[in-house]
Amino acid sequence: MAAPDEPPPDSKLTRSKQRWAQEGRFLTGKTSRPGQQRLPPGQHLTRDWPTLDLGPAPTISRERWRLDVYGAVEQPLFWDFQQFTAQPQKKFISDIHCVTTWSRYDNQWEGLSTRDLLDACRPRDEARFLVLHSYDGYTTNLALEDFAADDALLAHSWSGAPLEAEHGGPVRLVVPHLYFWKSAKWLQSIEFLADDAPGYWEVRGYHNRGDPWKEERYSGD
Ligand SMILES: Nc1nc2c(c(=O)[nH]1)N[C@H]1C(S)=C(S)[C@@H](COP(=O)(O)O)O[C@H]1N2
Ligand SMILES: [Mo]
Repeated sequence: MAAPDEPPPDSKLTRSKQRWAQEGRFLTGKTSRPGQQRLPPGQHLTRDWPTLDLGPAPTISRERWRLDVYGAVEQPLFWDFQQFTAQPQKKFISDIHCVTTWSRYDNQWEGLSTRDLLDACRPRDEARFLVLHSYDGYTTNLALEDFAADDALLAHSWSGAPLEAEHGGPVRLVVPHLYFWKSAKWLQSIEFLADDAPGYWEVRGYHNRGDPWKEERYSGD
């Protein structure tokens, strides 16, 4: 397993994605709003579910998996899988929008809503941002209000079955209103911060927020 936050070496895909950010690939220059149009600008629908990550997919069993919640919170948490699933369970259906232009409708997720997690850890007043840390060394950052979206969750199941390892099982984040790189797979820890701290893609040319309807693909857009 990688050391904390030590990403794997560049692959062909991660090099291409850094080049696309420099070139502004896939940008249409259009903007839209979720209510106007279900499919964001520059996206196309796919029926299958592509796998995208840095390369080496860590295999973490439910027995070995732990979730660490720390930083600017009143109640730090350290849960094993049993403690995690003993929390309130929610089911949400949402669409996926990947910055490489594929979208997938109507994904059924089950897990702990981020609202219920926030009730459990109680962010301090100064908490404004989070960093998600994953078992493959990946990181991504979110503003607290984006994390707290009413359809965001820490998912352990998809379509009624345990989330497969290639899609981030045992547990991944799902934040439907932002591009899918914000939805960390193989979630290991959640760090609450007063100041923003850009993650893996955010320091490699990708947008800090990533709203698909505003086509916030790359930094500098
Ligand atoms: N831990 C981790 N999470 C990650 C990534 C990653 O490389 N590592 N890639 C992100 C990107 S760029 C995308 S598009 C989605 C892909 O999720 P999927 O493979 O389930 O489709 O995971 C996101 N979460
Ligand atoms: Mo992605």
